[in-house]
Amino acid sequence: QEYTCIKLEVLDWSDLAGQTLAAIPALAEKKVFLVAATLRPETMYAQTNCFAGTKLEYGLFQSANTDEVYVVTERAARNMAFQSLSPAGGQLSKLGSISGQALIGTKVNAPLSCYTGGVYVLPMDNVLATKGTGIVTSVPSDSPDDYAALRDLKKKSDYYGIQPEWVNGFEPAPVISTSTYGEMIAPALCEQMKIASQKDRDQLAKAKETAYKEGFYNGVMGVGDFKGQSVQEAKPKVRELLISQGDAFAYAEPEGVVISRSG
Ligand code: ZZB
Repeated sequence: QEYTCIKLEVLDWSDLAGQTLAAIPALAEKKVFLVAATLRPETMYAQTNCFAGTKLEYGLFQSANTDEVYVVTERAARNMAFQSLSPAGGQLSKLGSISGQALIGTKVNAPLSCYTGGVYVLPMDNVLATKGTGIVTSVPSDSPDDYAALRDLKKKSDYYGIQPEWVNGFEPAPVISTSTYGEMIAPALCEQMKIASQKDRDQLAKAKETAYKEGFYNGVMGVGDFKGQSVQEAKPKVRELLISQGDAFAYAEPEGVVISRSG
């Protein structure tokens, strides 16, 4: 799989993360990014938040650009090292580690997002340790999984242990429109398929399939630098734009191949 990795710069650590990371003085001089792997760079204009897995463990890894540190799973860091994304020689340079739970509530900058003041790291049940970086950027207008999870968090912020201000005001934002589903394909599919929560895994898998196909073959950009162009046309252009701005990089992942035995 050829992903685009989006660099979400940390603006404010959560209290817990701040306490944990105070023990690593080297971080003070670095820019730290949560790095999210996506197949949909063209949707980045509508990012509302970012997801981490509360049961996952993340590392802070020095990137090839030594001013920068990436927060990803160790498995992803190893894959990155094979792709010359870490310092010389394919070695990992790990500055520390942090739990997904501690990351919740951290404020990050989401490149291109209409939420320009930053978005929050929130918990999601279904973040897989075995895919991408373990960090997922959330686009509830176009991703049924993201819509269902964000809606759960808004309904039950207490239960999920998050502060209401981390989700209030962060509504799905229009980015792509299709003639069949309008400009909010994920909410439309979740309603049509009666998806009640992020726990409806089977229905969500079907909704995701439909959203991918509809978006790719029939989608038109409604906002941003390539407004009016088809998604097929705009997708590689948005990707290049993000990469040229230093907000993203290419990241490939061999499908079904176990690279790391330790992770
Ligand atoms: C933003 C985005 C916007 C995504 C969208 C999808 C959609 P796939 O399809 O299964 O190969 N993702 C990335 N890493 C993880 C992970 N570790 N655990 C769970 N989900 C993850 O997976 C690729 C997509 O799954 C990625 O693209 C990411 O969400 C998420 F509008 O990034 B995407 C219809 C989907 N729309």
